Amino acid sequence: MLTFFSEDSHLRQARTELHDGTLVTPFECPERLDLVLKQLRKSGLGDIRASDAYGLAPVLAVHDKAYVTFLANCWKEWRVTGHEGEAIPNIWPARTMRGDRIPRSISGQLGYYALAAETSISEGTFEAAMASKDAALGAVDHTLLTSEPSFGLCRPPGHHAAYDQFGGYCFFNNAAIAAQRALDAGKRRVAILDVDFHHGNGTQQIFYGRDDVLFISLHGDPDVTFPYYLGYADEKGEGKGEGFNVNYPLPPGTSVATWMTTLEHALAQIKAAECECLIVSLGVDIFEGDPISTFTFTSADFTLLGERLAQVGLPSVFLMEGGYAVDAIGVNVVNVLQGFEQALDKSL
Ligand code: 6XA
Ligand code: ZN
Repeated sequence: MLTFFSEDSHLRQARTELHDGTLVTPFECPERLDLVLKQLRKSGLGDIRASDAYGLAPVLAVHDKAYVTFLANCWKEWRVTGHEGEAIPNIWPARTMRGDRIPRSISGQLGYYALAAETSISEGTFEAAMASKDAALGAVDHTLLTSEPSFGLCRPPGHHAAYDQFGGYCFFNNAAIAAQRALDAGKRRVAILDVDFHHGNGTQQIFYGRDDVLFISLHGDPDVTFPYYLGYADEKGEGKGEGFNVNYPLPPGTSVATWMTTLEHALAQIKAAECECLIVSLGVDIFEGDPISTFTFTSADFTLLGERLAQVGLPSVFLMEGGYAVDAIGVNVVNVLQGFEQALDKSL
């Protein structure tokens, strides 16, 4: 299986994340990339290709232009207006205020375009977000061309990024950008299966009113877990999108057996919806050792996950989302991809 990746994904080197009341070094760090790359090379899974630069057009197919312009300019504007640290929002258009004004001030814009406060904008953030979606596009293009599976080693991740909001370490929604690309190339319906520990609120929001993308997510119950305000089981899509959004919120400590049984329900929906392509939002923060999550996958369980996904029988694209147990991140990602490839080989 080919991996697509861009060196510029390293360019986000944020120093600060607001976590449990203190500023810490971000969990979503550039070492994550290097550790996955190292394990990919060791595994012999397949070549690692530098992705092409696709520019902004595929981003603007799913994101708001003014939001993209804000991301492109934020760091510079933050610095020239005299700020010392990284750009972190500290006020929002909360329920009792107006949501229809985009203030001129960069501080006001930060709150308007942010959905959470942990994710600072720093030098290189925009460039890394561009590189990340290029990895996703390289992967999906390869799969569209060959029907072979592919892996987009995306960093920063994408699934929390909404039409015009960043947060949860995400800026551009790589899975949404890739899904739109597949549709534009002629696929009639695409499934996005999000296995990250956290609900992919951004992906859900982007496609909520549409029936050409089936979004299915297994995740920590938002009643007790980030992102808290989306990801409940009663969110099923709206208008013609009704029935094309499926959430499986699961309690902290959910066993792998329960998770895998839930996956069967998800896969049955993908089959019923006659999807022509599968995009997996691959977060490995469902690992038992993840520092910010509460599911119980072992490294060996990731192989079983990959095997099961191969049996779906669709052209498949894996896109990196979360996973912060850095010592195990390489093995966990590669286990999914190898499990998938081995099961494919057996079925031939
Ligand atoms: C902020 C938690 C952000 C979650 C990021 C993530 N306290 N999303 O892994 O999938
Ligand atoms: Zn996550």
